[in-house]
Amino acid sequence: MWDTGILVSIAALLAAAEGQEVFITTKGPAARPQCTHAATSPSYYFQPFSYTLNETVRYATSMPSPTTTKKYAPAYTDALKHFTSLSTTTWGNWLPGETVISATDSSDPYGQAAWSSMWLEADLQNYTATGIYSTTVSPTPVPTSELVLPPSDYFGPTDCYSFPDGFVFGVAGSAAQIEGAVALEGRSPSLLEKLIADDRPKDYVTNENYYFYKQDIQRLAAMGVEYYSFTIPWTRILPFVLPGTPVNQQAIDHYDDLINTVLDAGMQPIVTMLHFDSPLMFVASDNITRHPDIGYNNAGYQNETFTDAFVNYGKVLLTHFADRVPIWVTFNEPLLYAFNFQGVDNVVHAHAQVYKFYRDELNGKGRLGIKFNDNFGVPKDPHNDSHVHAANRFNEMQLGFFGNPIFLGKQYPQSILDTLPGARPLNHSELEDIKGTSDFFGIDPYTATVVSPADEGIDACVANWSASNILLPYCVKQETANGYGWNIGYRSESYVYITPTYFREYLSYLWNTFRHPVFVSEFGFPVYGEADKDLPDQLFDSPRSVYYLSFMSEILKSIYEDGVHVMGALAWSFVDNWEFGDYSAQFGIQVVNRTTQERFYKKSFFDVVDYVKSRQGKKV
Ligand SMILES: *[C@@H]1O[C@H](CO)[C@@H](O)[C@H](O)[C@H]1NC(C)=O
Ligand SMILES: *[C@@H]1O[C@H](CO)[C@@H](O)[C@H](O)[C@H]1NC(C)=O
Ligand SMILES: *[C@@H]1O[C@H](CO)[C@@H](O)[C@H](O)[C@H]1NC(C)=O
Ligand SMILES: *[C@@H]1O[C@H](CO)[C@@H](O)[C@H](O)[C@H]1NC(C)=O
Ligand SMILES: *[C@@H]1O[C@H](CO)[C@@H](O)[C@H](O)[C@H]1NC(C)=O
Ligand SMILES: *[C@@H]1O[C@H](CO)[C@@H](O)[C@H](O)[C@H]1NC(C)=O
Ligand SMILES: *[C@@H]1O[C@H](CO)[C@@H](O)[C@H](O)[C@H]1NC(C)=O
Ligand SMILES: CC(=O)N[C@H]1CO[C@H](CO)[C@@H](O)[C@@H]1O
Repeated sequence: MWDTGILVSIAALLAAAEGQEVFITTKGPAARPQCTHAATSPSYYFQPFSYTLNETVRYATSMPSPTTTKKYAPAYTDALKHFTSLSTTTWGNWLPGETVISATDSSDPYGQAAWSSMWLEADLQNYTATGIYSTTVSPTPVPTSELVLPPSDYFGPTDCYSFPDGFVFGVAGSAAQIEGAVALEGRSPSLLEKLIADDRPKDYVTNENYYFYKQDIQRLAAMGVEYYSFTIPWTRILPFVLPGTPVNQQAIDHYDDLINTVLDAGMQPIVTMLHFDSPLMFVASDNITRHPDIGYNNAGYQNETFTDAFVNYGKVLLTHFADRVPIWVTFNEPLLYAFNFQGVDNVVHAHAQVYKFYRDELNGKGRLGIKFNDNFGVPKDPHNDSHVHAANRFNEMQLGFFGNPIFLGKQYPQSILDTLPGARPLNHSELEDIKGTSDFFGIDPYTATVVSPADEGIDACVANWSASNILLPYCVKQETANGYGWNIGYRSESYVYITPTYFREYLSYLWNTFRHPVFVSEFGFPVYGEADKDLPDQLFDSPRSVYYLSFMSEILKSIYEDGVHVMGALAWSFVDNWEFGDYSAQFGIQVVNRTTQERFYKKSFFDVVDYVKSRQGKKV
């Protein structure tokens, strides 16, 4: 029968065979599942009525207490054989209203006076030191009444796969977005205290996680989360940032306790070394500019002192904590802060050196890698070569820039060398040195974006190197509608659209291009208008559940049907947080009331954990 037949264009099939994005053109209604027992005509009848459709009540299963602690590297005293210059000290707090430096040790370049002067110069506006806590809060058990699973959504994934042994599932957060206490216990200024306009909320207090971390960790363990991914601020560990400067003992003690708290709760820590909070010292604070599209082009990564300083900082962290941390990330989304050639070149070299220290000198047995941003560029018209070229260029410039040398030992992409001012190729010994210095390809694949060439063409756009040319450096147009004018997915409060349709293809692109296990190191969805809702309505966050379950289901298909090695996935964020001057883009799977600092589990948190637990094979 041809009347229900599907018209599939030959070109679409050929493109599909080549692994390209296609629209398959069909007519008629959607196919439906085979329904073998469906009656063809109804029969109506009466029966006695009773209320029987009560729901099954289930509770989240908390993490069991740990039985063994695995060691991934030498403990601190042994690790010190590989790295010696670690003098420690402590500094105090910089408090609101301070306008003069009272310390008298001005002859000490790393003394209290020198530390205070960094804050005096940073000149914080509307500064509040703390919210309701100023010491570490003791945790209390999560009442079982908070652990009842919510009603399921009517529609959900229908896949039949289980996660492979060792699949890493967890939740993530970052220091600057949750900690607060920015100028306390020795932390020095980061870029984030200055980047945000003074009429927007600052990072000074946020979720008070610096004092509330034990309770936050307890709440994750109560939900049965195995991995907690957090970040450590460079300017807490090394207030004076550069090699040879003293280590902040209070910061070491803090993160030591945080890591032990995670382990004691039966969970595993994942640590990121630099997550946007780069030291203010690297950039004159009156010279911070934002590119409207691609981020901050003078965030300090290009500074001549950056590479050595980051490597020193990475060694300090690994020396202290690598014994207990199974997974490390050097840089979070470095492109957002370094879209200039020198910045990325420095990141690539710094990352490689930290990896070599971990693997070759410390003999680390865990995994160390790097994570990137790139909203997957898909061609607007997949049958048009110039659109395919534009999408390839868009993805390659963001990912191949790092990925070619680090994962493949290959040169920077030609598109980078031809486009970015000052770009120069790596030489042979650099390529040898950088090759193979990451155990996984970390990607934060929040969404997809529809790409086509700049109207004047890519070459003409590249030649038009002026500040007003906002399409630089990619010189492609990005749109949120597909070639037929529909949004590519359900829209969020910010740039994220629910795009599971493109996600599996993205995983395939990453695995087959860079040939290393793919780690979905962040993914999440800020529900539109969520912050304006009443609390019970914020907690019942079905669109976020759709996002998480559809992406997780596509990961399983990618693993079993496409042969893609996906190492794990981390939900962003474990709690609503400070989104760089904004609290309304809520990415969290918990609500936080910043007056009381109470946390509340959202439905999606239960749903995604339940999805994973119901699909776990045998444990390693
Ligand atoms: C409803 O609750 C009763 C009492 O707990 C139980 O026996 C029955 O199985 C439940 N029904 C359903 C459909 O879950
Ligand atoms: C680079 O960083 C150093 C601190 O290490 C700072 O003194 C210097 O001014 C920075 N250079 C530029 C060009 O901003
Ligand atoms: C400000 O940043 C721009 C762009 O990175 C740089 O060219 C310029 O030299 C900087 N100016 C100062 C005073 O540091
Ligand atoms: C391909 O895309 C380019 C750029 O958008 C456009 O100028 C050209 O007409 C398209 N070609 C076809 C065959 O659609
Ligand atoms: C390769 O580049 C590095 C860094 O610029 C330089 O130190 C080294 O001498 C170069 N090696 C060769 C063989 O050119
Ligand atoms: C260069 O880019 C600017 C900003 O997009 C645009 O207004 C101008 O027309 C472009 N010039 C050329 C020659 O394409
Ligand atoms: C936070 O909690 C306080 C005290 O229970 C309550 O009055 C306030 O409305 C809550 N804020 C929000 C945003 O829910
Ligand atoms: C959020 C807030 O209170 N912002 C204020 C911070 O201080 C500046 C003046 O320096 C005011 O203009 C802002 O309104």
